[in-house]
Amino acid sequence: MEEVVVDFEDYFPSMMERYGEEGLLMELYKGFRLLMDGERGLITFESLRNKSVALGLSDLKDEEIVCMLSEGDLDGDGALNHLEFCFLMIRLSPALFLYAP
Ligand SMILES: [Ca+2]
Repeated sequence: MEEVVVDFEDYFPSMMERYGEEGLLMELYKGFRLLMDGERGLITFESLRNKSVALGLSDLKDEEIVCMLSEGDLDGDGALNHLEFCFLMIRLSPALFLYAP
C-alpha cells in the first residue's frame, strides 16, 4: 500500500498541472473506464487485477488491490463506482489540494 500511495502522490499533482482541474477529472474518468469491469461498470478486484498493467501498476499485489478496494468502497458493495474511484484517488493524493484555488 505504501508504494502505491507514493506513486499517486508523485503522479497526480503533475497531472493537475498539466491538465487543470477539469482535465484531471477527465483523466480520472478515463482511468476509471480503463480499470472497470465493462459488464458491471464498476471497478472490481478482478478488473483491477487484470487491467492495472494499463495504468503502469503492474507490481500491484493482491493484498494491495484488496486494500485499495476496501478503502475506496463507500457503499460497501465490494467494488468502486466512478465517484468512489475519484474520491479514492483524491484521498490518496492530498498534495492535490495544494493546487486548489
Ligand atoms: Ca462501492
